[in-house]
Amino acid sequence: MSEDESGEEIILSDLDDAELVEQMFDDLYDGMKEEIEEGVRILLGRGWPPYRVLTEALVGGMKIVGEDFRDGILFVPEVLLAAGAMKGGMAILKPLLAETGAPTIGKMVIGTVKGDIHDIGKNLVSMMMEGAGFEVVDLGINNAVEAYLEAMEAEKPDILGMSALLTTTMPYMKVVIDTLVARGLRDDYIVLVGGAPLNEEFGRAIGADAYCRDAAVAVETAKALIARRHNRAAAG
Ligand code: B1M
Repeated sequence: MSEDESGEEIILSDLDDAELVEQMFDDLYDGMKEEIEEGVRILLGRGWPPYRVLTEALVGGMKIVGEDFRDGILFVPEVLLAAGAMKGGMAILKPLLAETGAPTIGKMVIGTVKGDIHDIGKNLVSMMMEGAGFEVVDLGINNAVEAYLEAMEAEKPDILGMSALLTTTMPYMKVVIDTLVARGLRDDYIVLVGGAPLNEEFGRAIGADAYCRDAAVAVETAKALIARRHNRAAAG
């Protein structure tokens, strides 16, 4: 149940469009899945195209969550709740978006590297990337180079994302990138890496395009590098 500042119940359907979107930002921030689902249904019922609901109500709200997460105002449990609420809304929109063929910004294959079973951070990155309009193929944990290569061959993503949380597993990212280089495939993909023990210097040293400190940075970096790629392609 959405509430205003004085604790009074808010009837979502009584709000006009702008007020409802503002309220959905608050509800997403608070991880209120049912309210987000209701808000999505109301906007669709008022004739909003699914892509507009996704970008203006859900992605807009998730952007605020991502910024506050990056700035240390929100923490992992809250972000997981917000991401869960967002997923609830997205589940309603997904089939409709597929019907209307809404453009995705790009596609990413992501997985935690071989020997590593940490997946909370990777899952957050996947959710935030999906929330920002990317198609994400999540390979899960403990991925050997063959698993990444197979998925890239099958999925033809724009971006390869790798996650590692252990100092013993992070060097495996270089194994994957070196294999791409050896097969002449490196320039076909934007390679983003992340995980708590990494840093920018490590990202550069192993030949990644960028190290992403957190999920919000991953989204910002992915968008910037995709745009740069398109501009380069357009310039011939
Ligand atoms: Co593990 N663990 N753990 N652990 N664990 C750490 C990483 C550790 C630092 C704890 C410690 O000792 N202080 C330590 C590593 C030490 C080191 O290598 N120097 C450690 C260890 C040692 C281990 C085991 C070896 C313990 C043991 O068995 N003796 C073992 C390893 C198992 C294995 O992988 N083979 C192990 C196991 C586990 C659990 C299973 C219990 C559990 C994982 C549960 C799960 O993931 N489903 C776990 C957890 C929870 C942690 C800590 C406490 C938290 C990690 C986490 O989820 N953080 C962790 C301590 C810590 O990091 N402070 C620790 C929250 C998450 C949101 O942040 O993953 O950094 P993070 O992701 C961020 C960014 O890094 C970035 O964006 C995310 C969101 O903002 N990011 C990316 C991450 N991946 C990205 C990919 C991208 C872009 C950005 O691609 C584009």
